[in-house]
Amino acid sequence: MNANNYIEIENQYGAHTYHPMEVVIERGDGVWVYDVEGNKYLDCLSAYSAVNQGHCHPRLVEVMTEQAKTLTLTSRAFFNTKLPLFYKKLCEVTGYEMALTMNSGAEGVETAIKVVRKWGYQTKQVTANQAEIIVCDGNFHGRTTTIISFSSEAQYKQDFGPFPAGFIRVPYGDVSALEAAITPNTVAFMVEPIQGEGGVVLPPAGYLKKAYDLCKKHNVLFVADEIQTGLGRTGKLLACEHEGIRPDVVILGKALSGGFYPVSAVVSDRNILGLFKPGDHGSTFGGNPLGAAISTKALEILKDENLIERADELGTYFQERLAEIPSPHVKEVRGKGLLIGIELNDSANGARRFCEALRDRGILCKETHATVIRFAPPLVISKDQIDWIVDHVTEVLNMP
Ligand code: IF1
Repeated sequence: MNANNYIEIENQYGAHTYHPMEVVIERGDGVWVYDVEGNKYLDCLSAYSAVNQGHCHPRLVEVMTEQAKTLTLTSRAFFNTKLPLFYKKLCEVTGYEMALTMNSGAEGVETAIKVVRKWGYQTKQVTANQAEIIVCDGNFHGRTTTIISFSSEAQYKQDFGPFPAGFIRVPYGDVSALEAAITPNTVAFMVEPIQGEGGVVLPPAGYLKKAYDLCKKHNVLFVADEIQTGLGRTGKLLACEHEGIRPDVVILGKALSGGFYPVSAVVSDRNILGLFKPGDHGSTFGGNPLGAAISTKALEILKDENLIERADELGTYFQERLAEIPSPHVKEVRGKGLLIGIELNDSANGARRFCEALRDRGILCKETHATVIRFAPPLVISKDQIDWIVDHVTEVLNMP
């Protein structure tokens, strides 16, 4: 079968929740993916930062294969030999006392919502069912009906109501708006350190620290959604480290398993995650030995292949080179580490056509919010590969 055959079948049988670029990928290896016709592409999306370690990392293939032949799922009705070691590794790497692992990022966010509410009622003594969580305009935290209830993106909410109460939205980056929104019922402020889907939007320098200090002042938990920004993507293990803050709760996903298996997690200290009692929460696959074995290795790889330091050094280099490109279409180049966005002027007529031109040159990018080209390659990318990308981006950004 050729690409069109695959596309026609998917269009016939699959719900159309995406408008994918017409590339049918068959194989991945490090920064490279290969389509069904054998064309080679450098992947600058990394499955939305889920393959930070690179496609089909051999050490993850090995551990997944071995574990798949041994034990894949027990349910949490019993212990298994891999989850305890994953929890220990995750807590050691992140510096928190406890963890709870789920499957999708959205489930991780939902878990964080439940645990901060429980903390609000049991520790802060908020009136029953009155807990409030503050979030930001332009947020993306997943697609469940609770999570989209506090989205500012009309399409994410359209025809999916009714929605639950308990969420207040404030402008991203606005500390005074955050302070004004805090009430005695506020239990948490949940924020992405950089808004990925929002268009690789960075808050003003110092915003996260000021927001954190406000939370401390008002006994409000600071929750960082690091599902996309975490695990080395921005040049630190967690993006919050750039502002020297240690969130009360951190949500992880995507690259936590190196893109091999859905694994998400909430990490926090005992005074918060210790509030969960048997029966309070759970999921069939959450904590399964296959995902736990993979994720333990995925964390090891981040460290022993120095991927975090690479993202810092090569991300800075990548951004500098992109910012030097002379182009009438470019409004701004922004980002942190290897999470980079090029925002285009309105005169460019949108980012998609530039992503399509880059695809024709063997580079896969994705536009976000119509006017931003996002670059988020696997953290194993080399300096030479970055130079190669910049050469093509220079030509593409000088299209009429
Ligand atoms: C889609 C992008 C969107 C996330 C953050 C939670 C989740 C995500 C910061 C939920 C997931 C994915 C979902 C995917 C496209 C992609 C994405 F920002 F990465 F580009 F949509 F915003 N928090 N992001 O980025 O995790 O349940 O997906 O595992 O839904 O279209 P998930």
